[in-house]
Amino acid sequence: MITAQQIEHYRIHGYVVVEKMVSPETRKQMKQVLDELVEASRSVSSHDAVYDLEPGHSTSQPSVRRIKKPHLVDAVFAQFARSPALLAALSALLGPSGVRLHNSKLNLKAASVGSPVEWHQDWAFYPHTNDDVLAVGVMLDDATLENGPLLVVPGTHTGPTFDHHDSEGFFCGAMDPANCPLDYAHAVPLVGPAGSVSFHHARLVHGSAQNRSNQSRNLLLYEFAAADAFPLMGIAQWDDFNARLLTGAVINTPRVEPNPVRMPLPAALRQGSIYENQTRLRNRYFSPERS
Ligand SMILES: O=C(O)CCC(=O)C(=O)O
Repeated sequence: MITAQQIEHYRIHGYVVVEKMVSPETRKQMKQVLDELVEASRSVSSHDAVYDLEPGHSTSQPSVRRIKKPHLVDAVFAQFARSPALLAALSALLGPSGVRLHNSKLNLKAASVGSPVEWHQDWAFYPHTNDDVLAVGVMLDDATLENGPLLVVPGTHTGPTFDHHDSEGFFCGAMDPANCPLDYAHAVPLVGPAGSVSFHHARLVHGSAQNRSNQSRNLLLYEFAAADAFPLMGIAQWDDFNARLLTGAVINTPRVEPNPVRMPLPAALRQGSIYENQTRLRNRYFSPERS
């Protein structure tokens, strides 16, 4: 269970790690499903609705960067989003209106291969009418200093929304560190034993380096919003929007608060995933030398 102290830590710093939130059985099941998905990717040759592939992926050496929307791919991922301990923590962090699942993704970082993710704020991708919005990271493996853990810049959730546009003015889902001066060198690594869960606020600046270790780092990410936080990019399907409500009642009266917003427009030239969006960033922080 999340403690009052952990909730306070999240409010002040914008993140918190809670150990032992996933049972060994559930984690084992998730890892088994993941192994099967990677095996099945041998027959996939380009990014599709489920797979985002690492450069170098092939039939003989399958290499997957992300499983898209895992909650729609296998029940084990949908079920964990509804687990009582997780919902209790989310209710404490997001407030009384209820909890809506915005999206999910499973970012793989295979040993020696796993791609870096440049600094960004999730809020730049999906601003809402209020900022009771966060991401949950389920550590399917031990997250260590060596295997490319999530790195966060504490306190940035209370600051501005940084520019995430490329040199031509198109959204690219990444911050140019030269234009967004922050203390990146003292970013906090979200490490923990497998089965731990991290929570980070949607405006918290974060990224991660390439996995150069011999241990995989697979991270299952869910994005959740308070039920009264509505996405500013719009609601494609009202029924689907409400089907993702895990607690709370259906409402059409969003809570609107004055938060710093930059719309992810004009849309990214490279579509498909954050990795594709970010290829447009010229000044990369997580260069191979730094990783
Ligand atoms: O997988 C990671 O290390 C970072 C992922 C992330 O921040 C994202 O996908 O938005």
